[in-house]
Amino acid sequence: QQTAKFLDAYSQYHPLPLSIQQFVDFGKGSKSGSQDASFQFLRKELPVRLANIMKEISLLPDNLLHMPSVSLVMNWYEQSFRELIQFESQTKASEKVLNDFTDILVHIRNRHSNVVETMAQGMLELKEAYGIDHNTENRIQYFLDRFYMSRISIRMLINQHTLLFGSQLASHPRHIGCIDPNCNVRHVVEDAYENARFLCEQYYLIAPELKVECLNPSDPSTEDVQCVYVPSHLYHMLFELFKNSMRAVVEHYPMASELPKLNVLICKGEEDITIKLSDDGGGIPRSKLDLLFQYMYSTAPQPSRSDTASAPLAGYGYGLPLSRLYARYFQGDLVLSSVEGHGTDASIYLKVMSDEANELLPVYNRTASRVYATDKPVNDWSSPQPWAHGNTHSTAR
Ligand code: W6P
Repeated sequence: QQTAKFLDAYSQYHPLPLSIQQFVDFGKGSKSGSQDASFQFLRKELPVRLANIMKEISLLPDNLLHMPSVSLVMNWYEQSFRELIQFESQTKASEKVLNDFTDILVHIRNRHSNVVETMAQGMLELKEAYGIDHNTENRIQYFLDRFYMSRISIRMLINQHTLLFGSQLASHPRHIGCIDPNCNVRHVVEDAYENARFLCEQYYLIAPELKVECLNPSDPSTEDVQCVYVPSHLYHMLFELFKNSMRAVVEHYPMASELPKLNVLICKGEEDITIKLSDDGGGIPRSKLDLLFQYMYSTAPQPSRSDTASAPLAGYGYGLPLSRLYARYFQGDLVLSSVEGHGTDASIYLKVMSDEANELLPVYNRTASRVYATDKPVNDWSSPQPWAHGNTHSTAR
């Protein structure tokens, strides 16, 4: 088939990671001629990123590939890939071509808006049809991290192009696409807190207060911490962490009329901006920490589907693993550290330097395919009765 040939060809190329600085520089010069430059870049880069991850989807175990939701997602990718490679021959872009391209990007973004839920559904289908052993679970974890990261990156490219050159009105005059060159971290923290508090009070009739401390040791003139970042990504991570912390605190102090505060420390160092959220929610055992980031754990039979609607803070959906991907996408991280019996610290790390904040992208290559091809990943650490303990210990990748 024709598409398969193009897929093979485009999957040979490595994606080109961009830094936040490059996104900003590009967007700042977004006057004459740059729409064409962006078009020229994307008409190759988008099919490359799609092809790289589609090759990886096709390596999934057969029984997973045949789950209705998974093949639905695969069809969306194939359709979008076909639409994009139609622009392959358009080296000289007329205004009409540029407009068509932007329209198609918007169309593609809409087509893929439910990919996360649909993939999750596919995992449930697999679980119900065959059950899932630890090996499959590890491979699925490896795949979904790469798959969702690829999706984050593709949407970032599409959003930048459509915001800079499309007809939608600019979200904010000072923003460059979806990037805020002066993103005030405290404001995003307070915004995420307020919205999580609303949900928390709605469900529990009470919510912990917030105390924020901001430090900017290398610039004594201000305690404000600003960065060049995608505020919606930061909001997404913080909102998720706040929901988890609030739930932990409220449930750790049932019947309390006063709750211990949540504390947020924001600090800008030389290399990292750290945002640490501390709760006194009783913590969690170290052996359970990894589980919070596992897709298949969150896919575990939910208390009941209808419960989730009435319990907006019930949490542990895909929220934490996806939040960590957002952090890692621009070379940051999201780390939990718990004192069992007391509380939990959740830290978000962001790069201070926007030229160091490079996209972290999955690359389709032999290493990736080996993970899918191996039936039994080698485990080179002693592990008595590996069948006896839960899915805490992931095998070597
Ligand atoms: C908890 C569990 C958790 C997950 C993520 C963030 C904060 C917290 N606190 O007890």
